[in-house]
Amino acid sequence: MKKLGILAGVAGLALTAVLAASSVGSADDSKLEQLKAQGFARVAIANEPPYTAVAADGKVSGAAPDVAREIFKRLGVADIVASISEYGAMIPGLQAGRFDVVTAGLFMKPERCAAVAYSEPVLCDAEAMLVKKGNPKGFKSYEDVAKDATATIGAPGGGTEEKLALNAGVPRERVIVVPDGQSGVKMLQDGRIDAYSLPVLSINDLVKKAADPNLEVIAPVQGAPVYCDGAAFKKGDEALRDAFDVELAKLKKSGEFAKIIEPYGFSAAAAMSTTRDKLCAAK
Ligand code: 6CS
Repeated sequence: MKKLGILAGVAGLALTAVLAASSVGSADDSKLEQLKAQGFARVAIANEPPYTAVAADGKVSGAAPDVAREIFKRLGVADIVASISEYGAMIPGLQAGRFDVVTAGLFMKPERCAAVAYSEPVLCDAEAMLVKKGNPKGFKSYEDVAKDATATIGAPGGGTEEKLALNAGVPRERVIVVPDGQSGVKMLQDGRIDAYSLPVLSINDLVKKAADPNLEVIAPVQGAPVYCDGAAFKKGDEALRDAFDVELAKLKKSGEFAKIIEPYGFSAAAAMSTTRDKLCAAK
């Protein structure tokens, strides 16, 4: 009973501390204190290897969650709990409080930088297109897809490639929303789309797993920028974002950042060669 009594006392203290932090603690540290008390951070992912992946047993991996898990551990938040989301639903979900942070390879672009509080850069990549062997329609750019009145291109809903295709002049009805990588490959193999666009490392991962000699990768897509993501926090949680950035900078400096992301194919140097400010200003 004594042990239980002590435990109840400790629990009571912990609850008091959490209530105190969340009610009278400075706005600065209450979110981090809340996550520490919660024992985990709720992260949004897309399940798009090597950025993010969920195994059959539910284990979450991928470069973005691995970096986030390590940083939150150093901040005193024991683990992360992931929810799969479409890219276009990540920012609304974050703003609605369904996630504490997006760690999914959500590329920094001015319109997103206006809606969330990004960390410093984590994962950088160019864009690619998956096409039939021989590239029968001769695609090199999103503009090429636009110019071919019969061509369709698949891309994630609310994702960067969808936006790039639309901005290049591909009509809405020829930009097909694809829910996940496997569906994109199948739709291409079945001739339901003429190209499927994702970042280079995601397309390469799909091609390796598909093991289909009738597929070809066009990379990089001409005219498309190299993008970098960051962990995306809710506006108002800048103090948590800043604490994340302090630990991210330490990981980058110590070489541990490279040890986490480079086995997945990402370049630490690429992320360390740019900044949030530059990426958020990029046109
Ligand atoms: O940030 C985005 O919108 C893109 N990021 C990744 C990692 N995959 C596709 C998505 O469109």
